[in-house]
Amino acid sequence: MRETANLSSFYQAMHKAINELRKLPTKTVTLIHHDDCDGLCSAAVVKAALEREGYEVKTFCLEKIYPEVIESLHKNVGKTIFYADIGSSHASFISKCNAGRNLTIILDHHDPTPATDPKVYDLNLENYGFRGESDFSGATCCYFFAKALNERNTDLSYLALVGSCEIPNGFVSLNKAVLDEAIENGDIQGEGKKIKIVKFGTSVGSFFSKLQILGPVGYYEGGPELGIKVCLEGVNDEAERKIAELEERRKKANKNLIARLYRERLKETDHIQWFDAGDMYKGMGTKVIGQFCSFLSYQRRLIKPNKYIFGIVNVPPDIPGWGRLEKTFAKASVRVPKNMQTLIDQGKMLGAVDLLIKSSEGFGIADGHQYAANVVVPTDKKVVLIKNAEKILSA
Ligand SMILES: [Mn+2]
Repeated sequence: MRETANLSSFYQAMHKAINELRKLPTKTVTLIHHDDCDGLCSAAVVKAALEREGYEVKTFCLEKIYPEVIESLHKNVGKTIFYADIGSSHASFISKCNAGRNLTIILDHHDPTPATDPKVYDLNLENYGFRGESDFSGATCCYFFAKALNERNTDLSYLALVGSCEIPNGFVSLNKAVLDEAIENGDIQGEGKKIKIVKFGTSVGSFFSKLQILGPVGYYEGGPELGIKVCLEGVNDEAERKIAELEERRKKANKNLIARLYRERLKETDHIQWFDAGDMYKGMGTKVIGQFCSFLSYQRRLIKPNKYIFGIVNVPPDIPGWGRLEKTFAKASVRVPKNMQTLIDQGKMLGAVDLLIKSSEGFGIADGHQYAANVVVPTDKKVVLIKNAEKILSA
C-alpha cells in the first residue's frame, strides 16, 4: 500500500501548513495562480475555501514565475502567500526569495524543485509519489487543501474535475477518487465524457473549454478574474460574449500562422522543428502559443513525427496587476509528437521540460511536463536557446 503511505504523509504536511495558517493573525491572503483553466479552477477552489473561513483573498494571475515579480511579492514579512497550479517548478527559487519571511503554501502538479525554506510548504502530490501528468491536476491538489481546511468544501469537487480535463488520460488515480466522491455527493452526474456539473447544468468538458479561452486568451483584459467568477457562479451572458470574442480573435491568429507555416515551413535542425510567431498573437496571453503547438503536433502534413516542436512568441512587457517587466522576453513552447512520447517514457529521449531547463540554464525560466513545456527567455537569447537545445540533443 505504497500510495496510502504517501497520501498519509501528504495529509500530515497539509495539516501542518494549515495549522500554521490558522496561527497567524493576518486574515489577508495573496493567491498567485496560473492562467489556464486548471489555474482558474485552482484559484477558485482556494479562494472559496479561504473566504468561507473569513479570509480576504487577493488573486493575482501569473503566466510565468518571473523572478522580479516573485522577489517583489516575497520581500515583505508576515504575509500569507498561496500558489495555485504554479510555483512548484520554482519552489527552490521561491524559498530563496522568501527566506523565512512569509507563510507560503504551494498547491501544484508541475514537476517540482525542492522547497528549502521551512516556511514554504510545497504540497504538490508529486512529492508524495503521484504523477502530475496523469493522477491529479493543480485544481485537484487545491481541492485536497480545501477539504483539509473544512470537510464541508466537498461541494467544490467539480472544479477539481474541470481543471483535470487538461490531463489527457481521463480521470485516474486521485482524480478517479474525486470523481467517485463527486458523483456520490450528487455534484456531478453522468458517465464518461458526458459528465455534468449538476448545479450549472453544463458538461465538465464544455466548461473546461470555455475557461481555457477566458484565462489564457483574455489574460491581458481581465479574463482570469472573470474566469474565477465563472468557476464559482457559472457562465453568465457577459462571460459568454467575452469568450466568443476572444475565441474569434485567436482563431484568426491561428489561421494566419498555419497559413504562414504552410508557406514557409518550420525551420529545422537535426532534432528540432521550430518557428517564431513574433507578434502574431498580440494582445492575447502567451499560453496561446502552447495551445497552438499542441494543435500543430497533430498536423502530420506540417510536422516531422520525430522532432521536438518549438514555437516562439513575443511576451508583452506589462504584467496585469503588477507592472512592467525590466527586460523584454520571448516565450518558447515545446511539444513532443506522439510517437516520441514512448521514447521519453523509456528514458531514450530527453523530456520536454528537462530539455528546456538545460538549454536555458542561466537565462531562462522553464517549466512544464515531459511532453509539454515552455520557457521564457530574454528576446536576444532566442537563437541561443535553439542552438543549446540542439547541442544537448546531439550529444
Ligand atoms: Mn495545471
